[in-house]
Amino acid sequence: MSNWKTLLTSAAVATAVFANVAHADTKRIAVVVKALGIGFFDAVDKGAEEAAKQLGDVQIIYTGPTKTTAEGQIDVINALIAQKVDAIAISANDKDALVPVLKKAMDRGITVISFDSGVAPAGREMQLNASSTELIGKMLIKMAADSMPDGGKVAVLSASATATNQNAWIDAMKASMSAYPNIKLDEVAYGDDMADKSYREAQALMQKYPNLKAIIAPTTVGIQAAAQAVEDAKMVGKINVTGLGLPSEMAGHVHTGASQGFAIWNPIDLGYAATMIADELMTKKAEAKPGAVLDMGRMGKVTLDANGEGAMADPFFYNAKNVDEFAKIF
Ligand code: RAM
Repeated sequence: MSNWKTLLTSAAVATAVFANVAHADTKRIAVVVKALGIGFFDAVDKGAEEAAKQLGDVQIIYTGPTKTTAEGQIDVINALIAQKVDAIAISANDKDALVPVLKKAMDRGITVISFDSGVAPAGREMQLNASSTELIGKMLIKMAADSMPDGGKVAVLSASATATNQNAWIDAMKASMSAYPNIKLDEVAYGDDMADKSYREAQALMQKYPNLKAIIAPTTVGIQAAAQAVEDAKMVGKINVTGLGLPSEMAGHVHTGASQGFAIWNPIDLGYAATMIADELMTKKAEAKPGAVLDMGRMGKVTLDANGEGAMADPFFYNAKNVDEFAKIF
């Protein structure tokens, strides 16, 4: 009897010790998003979890502020520094405002990368862009132009005014607009990646520019809100809503005709790739310097440019023909 007890006790101790060891070896990667409650980032989280599972010894802390502000992200990062996480992968609400707090994180030995919406080089080790900025800029204006052969007015409904990624795509779009001399960009409005504000901004654009032919929203929140506003205003067929959206959120709006098509890369892949890179840098298997070739697991490799930036993949175009198929995935 006593033998059984001893056996059981030592087995329990062994399990406890083993669990502790396993826990001590587990590294924590915080995925900090622009704001919680955005479908695009929920898909990013799925990919991060997939990478963590593949790596085995990684735990993902998915977090972000409730609004798309730099202040909110600074609070979140300070909390993560206090928790002594091993790495931070952030999609930034402001490329400069986050630099001091992210420098503090790096000074404490935390690996910091940005993905999706970048941080200035001083505040991160590398930036993973979803795709080529020039290519996205060209696609944005082309998708609008294809629906308005006679030209006319377009407006942009963006995310927050300080979002690194949207600002870069809008600049790239403007740079390629000389190819469409009969299209005029009237205004860039900001919905802050909040559904209600984006909806109101889309309504305001329609009121201000009665002849608007297209609303280009390079944000998954903005495009969905704009499509809803166009439907509610009974402007389907007059205004085409295009930009960057999630098939799962846009399928219904494609079927009403509010959107003739839109683009996006796979956000699950983006979260997966960012986590793989964060792990590689955190475990010192690679160093993020210009020219470095980083491993993104099943997503292949990325080479960093002089700015420490690299792009994951090309965006895809979705319309009535393929949107339902992809709506099941993201
Ligand atoms: C929103 C966010 C995100 C952007 C996508 C296209 O979800 O602004 O940063 O990459 O849209």
